[in-house]
Amino acid sequence: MDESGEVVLLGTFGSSYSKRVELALKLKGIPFAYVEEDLTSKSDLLLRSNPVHQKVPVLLHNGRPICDSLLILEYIDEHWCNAPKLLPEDPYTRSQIRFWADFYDQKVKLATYHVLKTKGKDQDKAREDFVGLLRVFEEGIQRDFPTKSPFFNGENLSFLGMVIGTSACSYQAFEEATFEEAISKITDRERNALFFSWVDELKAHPLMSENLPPHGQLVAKLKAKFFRTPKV
Ligand SMILES: N[C@@H](CCC(=O)N[C@@H](CS)C(=O)NCC(=O)O)C(=O)O
Repeated sequence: MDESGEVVLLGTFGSSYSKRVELALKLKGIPFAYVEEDLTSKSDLLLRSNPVHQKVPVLLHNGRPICDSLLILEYIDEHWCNAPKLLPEDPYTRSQIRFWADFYDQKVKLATYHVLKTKGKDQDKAREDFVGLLRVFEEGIQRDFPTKSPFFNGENLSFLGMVIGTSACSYQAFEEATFEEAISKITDRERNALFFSWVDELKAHPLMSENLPPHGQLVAKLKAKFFRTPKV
């Protein structure tokens, strides 16, 4: 057994939550086994390991489960603390990073699904809400991190970079999978130009670009999951 102990990641293809954890383990050079979960038929191991939410990702460290991607990232950073850091040392800056990661998961991600699930005028409103939330995110990041990008720690991806990038770098696949015409129906790159400039930087980072799910396979998986052709 490696000095890291036995590390197993229960994840599923196309999940940005699983992908964040995979990136953190790879950044830190922690050897791990990846177990692909079929969420339509969850394994006993997943149900036993995450009995409350029954979701991936779960990290098993020497057989002990850690659930929820943001908590797993913190665990990884605390346990393997001398490798490249995901979170900054300063407690106030750490809390700001956690705040914006949570905002992205609780507000922005949910708003994306709202666009996918609505039609007509409701969908126009959902899209406006999505643009507005990204504006709040843009303004907050500029205000709280005026001098240093919170998405990178030097050359490396940071906690927030992993959280945002693993999701936002795949918006195009969501759009292709869920709308008849492969033109943007969720995102508005012009009105959220700053956010998408950050996404472009994240996409260009080798750890991100080498580990994002292949576009065509992701589109196929999302089509199978969400298939619908809204008439706007
Ligand atoms: N807050 C959780 C969300 C994880 C999550 O939603 N996972 C999805 C896959 S992307 C899942 O396992 N869904 C299964 C289900 O809802 O039954 C985290 O950050 O880990």
